[in-house]
Amino acid sequence: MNKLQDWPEPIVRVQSLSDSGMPIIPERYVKPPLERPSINSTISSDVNIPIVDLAGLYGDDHALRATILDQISVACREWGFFQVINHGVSPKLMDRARELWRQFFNLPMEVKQAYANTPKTYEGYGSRLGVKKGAILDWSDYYFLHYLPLALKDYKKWPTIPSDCREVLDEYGKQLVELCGRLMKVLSINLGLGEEQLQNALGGENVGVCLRVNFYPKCPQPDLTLGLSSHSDPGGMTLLLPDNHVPGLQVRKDKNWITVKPAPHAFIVNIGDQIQVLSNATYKSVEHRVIVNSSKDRVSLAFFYNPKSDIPIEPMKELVTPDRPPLYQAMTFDEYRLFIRTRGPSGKSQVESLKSPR
Ligand SMILES: O=C(O)CCC(=O)C(=O)O
Repeated sequence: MNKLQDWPEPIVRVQSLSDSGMPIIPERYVKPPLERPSINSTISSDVNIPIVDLAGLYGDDHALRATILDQISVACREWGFFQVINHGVSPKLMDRARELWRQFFNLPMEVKQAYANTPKTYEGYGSRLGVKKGAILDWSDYYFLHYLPLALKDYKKWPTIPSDCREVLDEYGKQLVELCGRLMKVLSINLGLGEEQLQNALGGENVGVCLRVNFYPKCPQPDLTLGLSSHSDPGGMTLLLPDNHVPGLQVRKDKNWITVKPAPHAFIVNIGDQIQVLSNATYKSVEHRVIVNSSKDRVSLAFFYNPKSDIPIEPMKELVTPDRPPLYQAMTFDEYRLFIRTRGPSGKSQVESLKSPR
């Protein structure tokens, strides 16, 4: 039996709970004490993830280019996260993309319900990740859609309101795929590989690309819950367009949670589990989570750049040496993502489970 046929319980929209004005959140959203946001959270610290200015990446200044490559290399090894500015994507397009999703989530519930998703493909309007009956849920709704492969791109599953939705989302996808391609080259060179090698290991032109737009409604008891539980991204690499007014993303650094302070018109880049595997753990996919607050809704756009879904992903042979044997067993992304689609976000437990037996 396919266990991803349907949700195990009736779906409740978190936005409806928030709009109802209830002073206490339902038990289902209350996290165990050790997972609550106050634990090891460094909200007001000055520490931030690295910010890399890509402006000089294609100029004639070789020293500047080397510096940028080096900054990205350090960020991938030490943080698994960094922000990029002057990345080539139109700031106006970024603003419009975020704004149109705000408009979508503010539409009447019956309009949004027409796009309600199921766990079979997750495409459309959703309110939970994972199908475990009785699971503690996150304080967020979302919208999920596919860009690539083209065989999965289905405009019928994209919203039609606001009216410029399709046009803006198509252009957004095009510009972000180009940026991901440029970053893949940088990562590949930094790993000591040929410029195209990492992209080829992900399936060349046949990568998978999808978007999850997260909507975190305001929450009457933000200290008890999370907008998104701790997880590492299962795919290759993620470009996150965060809310421009409301912070919320926290990245794990050692034992602490650092609250990311987004730079204007930056994308937050993070390494996913598949690049951790391909790089034989030279690069780490790092756990992150989202906190909510009692006064403002928050929107973020997570753009996932993933491997072709049916090819085995394993440590690249150039990155395996007698001193550093392959750390992970091969698995296709189709098999891999079933885990998060079934169990929901759960730290780094899945990539850990791929570790080769010793
Ligand atoms: O909303 C955010 O800032 C992060 C979202 C995220 O981690 C995800 O969608 O996987």
